Amino acid sequence: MKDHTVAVDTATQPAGLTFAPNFNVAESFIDRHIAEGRGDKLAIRTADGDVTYATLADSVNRAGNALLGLGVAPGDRVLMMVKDCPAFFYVFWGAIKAGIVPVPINTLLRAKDYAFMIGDSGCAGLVYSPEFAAEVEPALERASRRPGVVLRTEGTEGCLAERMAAASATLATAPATATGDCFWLYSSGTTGTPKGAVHSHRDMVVTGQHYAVDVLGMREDDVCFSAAKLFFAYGLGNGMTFPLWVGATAVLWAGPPTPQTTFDTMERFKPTLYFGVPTLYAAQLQALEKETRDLGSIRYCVSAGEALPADIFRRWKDKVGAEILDGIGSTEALHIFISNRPGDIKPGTSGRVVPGYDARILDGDGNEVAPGESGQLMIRGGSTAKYYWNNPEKTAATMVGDWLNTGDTYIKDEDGYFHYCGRNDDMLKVGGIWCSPFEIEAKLVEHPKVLEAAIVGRADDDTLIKPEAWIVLKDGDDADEAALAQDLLRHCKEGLAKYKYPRWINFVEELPKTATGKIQRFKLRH
Ligand code: 3UK
Repeated sequence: MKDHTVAVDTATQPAGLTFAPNFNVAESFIDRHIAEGRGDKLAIRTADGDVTYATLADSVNRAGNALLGLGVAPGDRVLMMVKDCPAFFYVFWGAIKAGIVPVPINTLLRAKDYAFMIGDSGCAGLVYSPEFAAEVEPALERASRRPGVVLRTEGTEGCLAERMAAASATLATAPATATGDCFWLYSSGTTGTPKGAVHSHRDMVVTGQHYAVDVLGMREDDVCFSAAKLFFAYGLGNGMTFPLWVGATAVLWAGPPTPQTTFDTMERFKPTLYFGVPTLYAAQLQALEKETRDLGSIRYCVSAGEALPADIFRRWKDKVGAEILDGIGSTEALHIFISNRPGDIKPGTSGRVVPGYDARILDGDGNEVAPGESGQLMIRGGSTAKYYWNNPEKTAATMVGDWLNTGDTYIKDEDGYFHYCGRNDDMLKVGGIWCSPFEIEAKLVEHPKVLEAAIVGRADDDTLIKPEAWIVLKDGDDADEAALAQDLLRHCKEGLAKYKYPRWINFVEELPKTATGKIQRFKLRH
């Protein structure tokens, strides 16, 4: 896997990986497969047809030439509002090979968000799937500036597909370095304005080797299906860069990920690795109570984005037979840096540190805490973003020397497993003791009637903070709410430290979430 790189003697390289002085990552992820004889192998499978590695390499060159031909220059940014389809691969890798910086954008956002990103990024180009025209086109009108090149992927005169067909299928690789700017991802977190995290050429190599290969044991004969979309750093790895790192096959589904669509896709394409998020695993389990599906092709499942409750891990294992490996990653780190792994799972935890990364947990004074104590999680590794575009304050607060401040509160136990407690600003102090909203939520979802739960702090009559619960019930449960609330209290008091039970319980239809499925607890505070 590493013989396409040239060893260089420098202390700044990530553990175990070396890069040639001139290193453009498109060669490792695209062109290498042709050189290694994988041209006829399927790189991508979709409901609309398959793409071989040879067609992928050819299309990447055509897309790069199409962008250059329109006047996008090396170093320029190109925003991508592109659905999960082969064109996503072509634009992303074609840009990188040509020295252009692709910026995949969340396709669930609105015109106001896109207008901000068009202005903030100073992009020279924007490529979008026709499905998103209703938000992208008004954004172009509203933005403070208009990119010189605006292209639909398909369906109109002058679209990308048409320009690719007319473009040359050979493209010289632009010179680049392992630590040079390669692509950006906007991180919005659960609050605040989006920040462009700038990633380097080496970052996808580091996540591919240290997480996909070293932790998951991903191999050439794997078939990867990610319910999380490619615009999300999690999906970008699962559904594109990991399979391309090992020469495996990616399955893409362009529509919304529901239990029905994900099951249909799995039955049709038989993935060996499946990547989901906790909310979807919960909804899939609920669907499996009413129907039987053939998910027997799966070797391992992965969960990230938010913590996976132990109860969902157990129920999935009972029902589907596969284990879910929970791991924490972030846009800034590019992918997962603490994870459970095959043969080494502690349900309800994020697992242990991934090879190539270091983690430490700090108290308010910046000192490392003892095992069993909570603090702020900092991580270090070869895939972390160098800086936020145009945002020196946020860069200084988040990228501290080599270390990345994750914004999460964690406890490391005696055995080295990391227990998630919540975002730093979601932690509650109840009776003077730090209390993790996640711990109470995990207890609530163990109850057979509860689908999802969120805990926030609320001041009681004495202005003291106590936990308040917001609960979504499983479908068709029209239980007597007062009786159910009593039962939930009993359930919490039995299983949690005394001060942790919710003092208020609200039943709601759904919880406020970000487009990537994270609960926005701040919206539930009074
Ligand atoms: C939270 C988790 C508990 C945590 C991501 C895998 O989620 C990803 O990136 P984002 O930038 O959010 C990062 C934040 O999400 N989180 C993620 N995973 C877990 N909390 N347990 C988990 N397993 O607050 C983190 O700081 O959207 C996930 C790979 C790549 C990613 N970008």
